[in-house]
Parts: sequence; structure tokens; C-alpha cells
Amino acid sequence: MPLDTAILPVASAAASHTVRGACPHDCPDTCALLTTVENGVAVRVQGNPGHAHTGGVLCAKVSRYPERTYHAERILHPLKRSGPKGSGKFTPVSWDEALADIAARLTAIAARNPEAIVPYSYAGTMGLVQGESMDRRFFHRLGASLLHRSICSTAGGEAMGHTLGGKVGMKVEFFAEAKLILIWGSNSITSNLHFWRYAQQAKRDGARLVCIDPRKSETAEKCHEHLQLLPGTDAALALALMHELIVHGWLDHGYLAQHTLGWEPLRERALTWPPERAAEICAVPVEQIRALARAYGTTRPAAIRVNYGVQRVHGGGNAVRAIACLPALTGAWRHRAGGVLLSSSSHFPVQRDALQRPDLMGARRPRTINMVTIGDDLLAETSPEFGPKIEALVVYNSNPVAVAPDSAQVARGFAREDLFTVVLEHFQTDTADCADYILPATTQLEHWDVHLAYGHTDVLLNRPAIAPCGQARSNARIFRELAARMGFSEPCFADSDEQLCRQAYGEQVDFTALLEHGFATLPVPDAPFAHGNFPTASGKCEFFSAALAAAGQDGLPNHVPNHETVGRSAAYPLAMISPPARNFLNSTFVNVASLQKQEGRPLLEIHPQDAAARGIADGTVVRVFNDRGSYVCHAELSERARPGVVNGLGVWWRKLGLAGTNVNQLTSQALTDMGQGPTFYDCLVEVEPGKAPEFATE
Ligand SMILES: Nc1nc2c(c(=O)[nH]1)N[C@H]1C(S)=C(S)[C@@H](COP(=O)(O)OP(=O)(O)OC[C@H]3O[C@@H](n4cnc5c(=O)[nH]c(N)nc54)[C@H](O)[C@@H]3O)O[C@H]1N2
Ligand SMILES: Nc1nc2c(c(=O)[nH]1)N[C@H]1C(S)=C(S)[C@@H](COP(=O)(O)OP(=O)(O)OC[C@H]3O[C@@H](n4cnc5c(=O)[nH]c(N)nc54)[C@H](O)[C@@H]3O)O[C@H]1N2
Ligand code: SF4
Ligand SMILES: [Mo]
Repeated sequence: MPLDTAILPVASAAASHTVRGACPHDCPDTCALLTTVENGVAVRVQGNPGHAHTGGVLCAKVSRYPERTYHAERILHPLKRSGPKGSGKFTPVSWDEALADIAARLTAIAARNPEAIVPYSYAGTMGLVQGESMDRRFFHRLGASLLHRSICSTAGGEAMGHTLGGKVGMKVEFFAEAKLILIWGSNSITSNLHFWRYAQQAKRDGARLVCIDPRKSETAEKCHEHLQLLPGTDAALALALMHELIVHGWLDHGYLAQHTLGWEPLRERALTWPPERAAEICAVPVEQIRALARAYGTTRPAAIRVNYGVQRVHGGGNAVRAIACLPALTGAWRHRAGGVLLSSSSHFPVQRDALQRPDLMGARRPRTINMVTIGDDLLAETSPEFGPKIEALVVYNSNPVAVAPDSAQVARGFAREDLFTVVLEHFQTDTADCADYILPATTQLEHWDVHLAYGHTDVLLNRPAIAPCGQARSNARIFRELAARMGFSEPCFADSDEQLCRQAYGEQVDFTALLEHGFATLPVPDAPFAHGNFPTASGKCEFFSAALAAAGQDGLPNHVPNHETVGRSAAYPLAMISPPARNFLNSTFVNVASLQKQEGRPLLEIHPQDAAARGIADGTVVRVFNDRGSYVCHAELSERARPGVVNGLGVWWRKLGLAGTNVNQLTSQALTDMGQGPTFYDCLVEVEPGKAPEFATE
């Protein structure tokens, strides 16, 4: 089968061929895809065996790509609202009519104040072209509000910036050579499968695997040990580990002296955290903390895979900082299989200014809206602090009505009759239901893109494998055409999707190699911090952050209790976390029948003791509630939940819930200590037996 013949017009393509691509989803693995196309139809999507990190293996979700792409409910024409706001009723219109009307509406609002227009996007596709190129140029030129894209990773990202100097760390492939791996706040089997393959290799070679997670996840089950702490207590644990490293002398004094900043004050801080203190806060046996410290202090090489699960609580930034300090205490960085990895994305030399063109804002400095607080912000009136009331929202690559916290408030905001909402989508999601216009977007099989990764260090190229389905257009094309209709005449608005692919890395990555192989490996050293060289201002691992101290924050990592701390509320005694479901990707794939079937139905895992105390039987309907609202789902009595903590696996579409809500009805808009991120896992609830029909009209 010839490779990549899809660059020829599809109609003339050979009867069967394969096309190299990249998985677009918000997943650390960024797999290399091979799509088999027969007579212009994508019949199979597989992992590229030639790409080492992918190893020819895809997750169950993306193996179903053709099912999603050719789904009967795919949006194939522009749609205009024909019923009351939020009713989900639409009629097809032509692209001309839709684009002309949208351009006219946005032009009228911009004439009064362009900041009343807000873009809302996240990582529905992580592609640099379809996610952060022409769209950004468009909104920058328009003078629209900026968006703080904070819904996932800003607390941990900022914490890494203040500690290591960026989202940098161990190379993922060397986890395979570690002798001890801490899997910290990560359900790797679910959400980082290709890291798990390396961890399995290490396990086969004798490594010990320890999982640190409030939930007995699929991953926790397969590790040698599981430390099942309360949510939001990771910094206490990390500080207690430091305490033990110090009192037992498991320290690399040479590394500390040469490559770290602030060791003396950190030492003093850590000495205030004996394991007993942490054990009480984390609600785990003190011996388990001592044993973990001994293992970490005495095993070489020791590696930490921390994931974003730890940082969705009030003190998420501090927790990540505390964890990120650990390898410098023991000098684990000296070995290529030692250190820590949260995200590798700062290793990528993306030419963001060229791609996004912030210069098009000229002298304007629009306000920034935080995507986490979109619920409150859509309901805010014009004021000197807030700026103008939001009049128009353009949503793409995101499903905020389902994924943003405090969704009762988000849904109220989206229901505003006077809000003009445009949604670029593949499907009629909860958010698309609230649109004035839905514009059909292409999928990864239908457009060009180029990618970074946050779980490895290869750049990937995605070629279109098939022609766009129906009248779908790529995000970049839609913004290009809107720009033309609004009279934006700068030459950058004429760049094609393929040209944008080339601009994403400019001269930094060899585009010819990308065209030829589909991926290119960045020249990152095997042990990047063996000799210091951290990308911080000091070049050292910064235990003490002068930037944080200057901002009035604690310059050293500390335990910051949750906003909603277990034991503080009699009304809501249970902590709830809502981690990713294995067969969905955030709210994507929820409508793919085979995957929905795998996942079953919206459910809450509850420990049998907590269930018994409330008269809840396995498989029955329950109402989960707090002051923000209630969520009706099925109870699953399960040891996956620890006593006192319930797990509401995410993120179902609201309209598929028993009472038209999902787990985000319960989560809050409160922010993290760093990065103004969300606190999805910092949430108290109560659970009671319920009946589905009783709540059906709630
Ligand atoms: N299948 C699948 N894969 C995904 C996703 C998905 O929805 N489904 N989502 C993708 C996205 S958007 C992201 S950001 C990435 C990373 O996504 P993450 O959100 O980091 O997901 P997980 O790796 O599942 O890790 C979350 C783990 O952290 C645990 N956890 C919750 N609170 C705490 C806490 O306070 N402390 C500790 N130690 N653990 C805690 C949860 O129980 C869960 O097992 O995964 C991506 N991959
Ligand atoms: N309770 C709870 N809530 C959470 C989380 C949690 O763990 N618990 N996780 C949070 C995290 S980590 C994240 S990252 C966010 C994710 O939130 P989002 O980024 O909103 O992710 P998705 O829900 O997957 O929605 C992405 C949408 O983009 C669309 N899309 C995909 N590709 C394209 C394209 O090329 N063009 C256009 N126009 N659309 C496209 C998909 O069809 C999909 O509907 O959710 C957060 N919400
Ligand atoms: S979602 Fe993740 S594991 Fe699945 S194919 Fe995409 S990158 Fe690979
Ligand atoms: Mo995320």
C-alpha cells in the first residue's frame, strides 16, 4: 500500500492506501496514526508501529475513530437556531448565510466594544493549527477579550515553572529503566497508556511501582503498593518524605549545593513535617509514609510520574512544587531514569508569536476572561472591574456546558436570550444545544495539523486522510473566511492550513522530515538536569521561588488545605473527585455507542461502608448534592472508593444524565493557589437514595 497518497486529490487516490496522522486528543501520548482509506473512506485507524512511543498501539477510544467520524449524528451543514435558546432546535442554512450573519453580528458588537466578544476554546484538538493559529489571529485583530485557558493544567504548569523553570522533565522512555516509580495522581492505564507500557517494562525488570491516589484506580490495582490518601493532601505527603530523607541522611549534598536554590529554608520547612503529622492529614498509616520515604531515599534510579490529578484542588500548585523538589534532594536527576515528569510541553520550540500574531492587537490590551469562571462571567453585568457584559461567545474545541465547573451556573449563562453564541463542532453537544449557529468542523481525518506532545518529545504531523464529511470546514478555514467577511486584509489571514503547519515550528523543526516520516524527535538530552541547567532564572531547581514570594505568596512549598476540607461540614461529609473515565476523553466519545456501552452509565463509586450508612444498595439511583446543585446517577458500591471519598467518573453529557445534569453540577468555580486553575477535586457532597423519575423534571 502506498503511503500518504492522500496528498493527491482524494478522488484519484488508489483504491486502498494508508495516511500518516497524529491523534488530536488531549492526552499525553500524542500517538502516531495510520489511517487506511478505501475508495475515499477511512476504514481503519491504527497506531503507527514505526513510531516508538506509539508502538503500533492505540487506546480503545481512538481505535473507534471511523465510528466517530462517520457517526449518524455528525453535524454536516451549518445550522441556525430555530427554537427557544437551549432547545436544541436548528435548521440547516448555507455557509454564505451563516458566515454573513455571524460577521454582521460580531461587527456590530465590536463597533460598540470588541471586548464584549469572548472566544472559548480548549483542547478538543491539540493541533497547533486547528487549535491556536487562525482563530487567535482573528480574535487578536478583532480586539476581543483574551481567554485564560486554565481548565486543566495551569496550577501544575505554573508550579513547574516556579520550580524547574517550565514544563520539562524526564524523558518518558527512560521510565523503563527505573527501579522505583511513583505514579502520583495519575491513572496511567486510563489516561497515559503509553507511559504505562514503559512502566510495565520497568516492572518486568524488577522495578517497584507505587501509586499515590485517593481512588483504587485500574493503575493502583496493578502497582505493588497503593497509598490511598485524601484528595488535596499531596504536599503534606511530599514534605513528610523530605523530612525522612533529611533525618536519615538520604540526600545528595553535592547536587543540593550546586544545583538548587533555597535548600536551607526548605530543610527547615520539611523538618516541621514529621510523618505523623502528614499521616493524620492524608489519613494513611504512618508506617506507609516511612516505608515510601525509605524506598525513595535508597533506590536508584527513582522516577516520579506526576499527573494533573494532584493539582485540581486549592493547593494544587503547592503540591506539584513539593513533589517536583524531591528528585533534587536525592540527586535522582543525575540518572536518565531518575527525576520527575508532569508535562514535556515546554521542550517544544513552538513559534507562537508567528502562529497567533498577538501583534495584531496593536496597542490594545483587552481584558482576560478565565474559562473556569465562565459560569459567573456570563452572568456578570458591565462594571469597571469586569468590563463590558459578554454579548457574544465563539466556542470551538470545547464543550463548556459539560466540562466547566458549577454547571448550573454555566447553563444559566448559556441560556441568556441576549447572548449570541457560535459553536464550531462535530456533534450537537450540551454546548451546541445552546448555540445560535452551529458550524460543522472537520475531524483529524479531514484536515492538516501539526502537534506537540505533553507526554513525550516528538513533533507529529497530521495529513488529511479523507475529504471533509458533508460541508465540514476546518477551524482555521472558518476563521479565515470570517476574517475575510469582516474586512481583515492583513496577508496573514490568507495563510492556508498547510502554510500554518509550516509556520508552527518555523526553522526549528525540519518540515521535510515531518512530511517524510510523520514525526520528528526533538534533541532533548537524555538526562536533561544531570548537571543542573534548569531553565529557571537561576539555572537551579528553585525550592524557594523569589517570584512567588514577590507576589505575596509562600516562597516555599507547603500544604495548602482544600477549600472544602473533609470534616469541616456536617451537611456535606463526603469528598468527591471526578477523574476521567477510561472510554471517554473528557466529554468526547460519550456519544460513540460502543464506548458508551463499555462505560455503562453515569455512576458514583461509593465505599460499601458509606453506602450502608445511607441505606444505599449497589446499582440503585442516588442523588448526590451540595449547595450548588444535585446530580442523579447510579451508585456503584466499590472498594475503588475509599471511605469518606466518592468518585463520580467524568465527563458525561448532561443531556444523557438521569436528570439532565452531570457531575459538574456539584463542582465549584473556586480557583487554585497558582495559575487560577479549577478545583474539580476539591468538592464536598452528600449522597442519598433517589428515584430516577422523581428527579426527571428537576
Ligand atoms: N481515557 C482518558 N484519557 C485521558 C482523559 C480522559 O478523560 N479519559 N483526559 C485527558 C486529560 S484532559 C488530561 S489533563 C490527562 C491527565 O489527566 P488526569 O486528570 O491527571 O487523569 P488521570 O491520569 O486519570 O489522573 C487522575 C488521577 O488522580 C487521582 N486524584 C484525584 N485527586 C487527587 C489528589 O488530590 N491527589 C492525588 N494524588 N490523586 C488524585 C484520581 O483518582 C485519578 O486516578 O489525561 C488525558 N487522558
Ligand atoms: N468534573 C470534571 N470536569 C472536568 C475534568 C475532570 O477531571 N472532572 N477535566 C477537565 C479537564 S482536565 C479538561 S482538559 C477539560 C476538557 O474540556 P474540553 O476541552 O471542552 O474537552 P472535551 O469535553 O473533550 O470537548 C472538546 C470538544 O471539541 C470538539 N472538537 C474536537 N476536535 C475539534 C475540531 O477540530 N474542531 C472543532 N470545532 N471542535 C472539535 C469535540 O467534538 C468536543 O465536543 O475538562 C475539564 N472538566
Ligand atoms: S487518546 Fe491518547 S492513547 Fe488514545 S490514541 Fe490518542 S494519544 Fe494515543
Ligand atoms: Mo486536561
